[in-house]
Amino acid sequence: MTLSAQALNKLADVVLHAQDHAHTIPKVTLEHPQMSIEDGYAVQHELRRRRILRGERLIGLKGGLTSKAKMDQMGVHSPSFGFLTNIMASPENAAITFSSMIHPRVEAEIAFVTNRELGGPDCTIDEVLAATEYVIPAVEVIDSRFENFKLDLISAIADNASSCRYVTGGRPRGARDLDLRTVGVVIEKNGVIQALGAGAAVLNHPANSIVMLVQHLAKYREILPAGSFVMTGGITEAIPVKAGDSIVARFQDMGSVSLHFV
Ligand code: OOG
Ligand code: MG
Repeated sequence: MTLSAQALNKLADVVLHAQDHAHTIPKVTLEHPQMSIEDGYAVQHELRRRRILRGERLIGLKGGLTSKAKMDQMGVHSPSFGFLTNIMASPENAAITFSSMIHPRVEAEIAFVTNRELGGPDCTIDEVLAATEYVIPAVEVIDSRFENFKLDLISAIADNASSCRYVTGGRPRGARDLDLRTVGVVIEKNGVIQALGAGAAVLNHPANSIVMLVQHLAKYREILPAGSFVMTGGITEAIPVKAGDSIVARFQDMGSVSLHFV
């Protein structure tokens, strides 16, 4: 850790204000160029603590920057992790208020819901699959609080990996009843295809995102509790949206997720 307690608190103030009021801020590493990844997570953990203290419920966690398309789009080449609360959830077919966001983008992701605790540095894909109640299609709406959506890994971590909203839909399926590597995904905006891909784009298998998440948690002596909702990361690059846009993400053999921006 390089940040003093005072600097950490100040950063949490600034980032939380930007998240709550949808305004941009400079990258946190501009003011604190010495910040480490650990410092980034310290800010994120403080945000999580404050949001829970004010009444939000933790629903789960997410892996981000887990596909080459996402990494190339952001110019950041290692995964990041973030937390998800109840106020970020919107129902299938939701109308999302564009003015509550800065410059949102949507991502098609395979989400997992677990039924057993996962922990430790040696977690495997098989353990993740055995601990999965079901997998379900999801669309994440990300919204970096940094100017022009330009970020670095540490700043993005301090901004809770750009988390903003998420929508699940389609059909829950058993994790072993599908080949999650070859599940195809098509993202449409206003009826026009924007991007396509398959599950293997995420670390060769979306469950690997959860393996990495559990390893990350182990560093903080945390576990992934049973009943967690986990988004494994955008399969394709994220698609920018504006007011009036309709999004449909179609997942092979899993159904589709729709949302629109008003
Ligand atoms: C970081 C969050 C990435 C994903 O699915 O890759 C993310 C960002 O690109 O702003 O949620
Ligand atoms: Mg995402």
